[in-house]
Amino acid sequence: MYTTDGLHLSNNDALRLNDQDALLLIDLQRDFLPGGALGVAGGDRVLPVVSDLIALFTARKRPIVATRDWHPPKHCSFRPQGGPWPPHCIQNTPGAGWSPELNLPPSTLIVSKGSAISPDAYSGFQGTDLGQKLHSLNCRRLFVAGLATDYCVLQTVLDARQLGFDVQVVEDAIRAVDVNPGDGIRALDRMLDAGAELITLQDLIDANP
Ligand code: VGL
Ligand code: ZN
Repeated sequence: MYTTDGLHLSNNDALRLNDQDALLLIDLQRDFLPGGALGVAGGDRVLPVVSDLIALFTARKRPIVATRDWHPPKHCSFRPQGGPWPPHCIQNTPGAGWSPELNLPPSTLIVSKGSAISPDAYSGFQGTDLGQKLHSLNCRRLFVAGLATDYCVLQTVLDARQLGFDVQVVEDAIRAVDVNPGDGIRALDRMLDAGAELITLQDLIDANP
């Protein structure tokens, strides 16, 4: 955006990255991508967007934190154990690995969740040290991307808001499972109600020329 005297203004100064910002990537694992045990339709479409986010946060020397679903073989959320999901993201199996299209920098902080037989943990904060990690990074604002909108993204965002973080959800970098049609839209509404904001990758690029 340019003023009449030619001065360049960022579209949204509030989105200019500062030293209290971090990128939080949720569960970008093979099993949540098409062809995986719990593949999210279109889940692979977030990967190029996430790549650009990683590049931006790396260039600005901002921390990148990645959560992963990391279940034992007989996790309580699996159907054979009476849970709702097919077995997925079993610790140390290929399905629990990062998408090969994801180029996480070596400095990425990794947070594993759902690692005990029970309970299940959709939120990256539940039963993990994610909160402490973010506080020790002096982080106040999270930019959130990943899978799936209606489960782990939703619960992580709600917990982040509860813990007092500002939350910017990058809407073109998330996808829903949509077990029931509309789950993804309803999840977005719940995030907005909790005070999270929705942005696009382009908004962030425009604000950080
Ligand atoms: C997830 C279902 C089961 C997620 C994890 O990452 O959204 N969904 N486990
Ligand atoms: Zn899971």
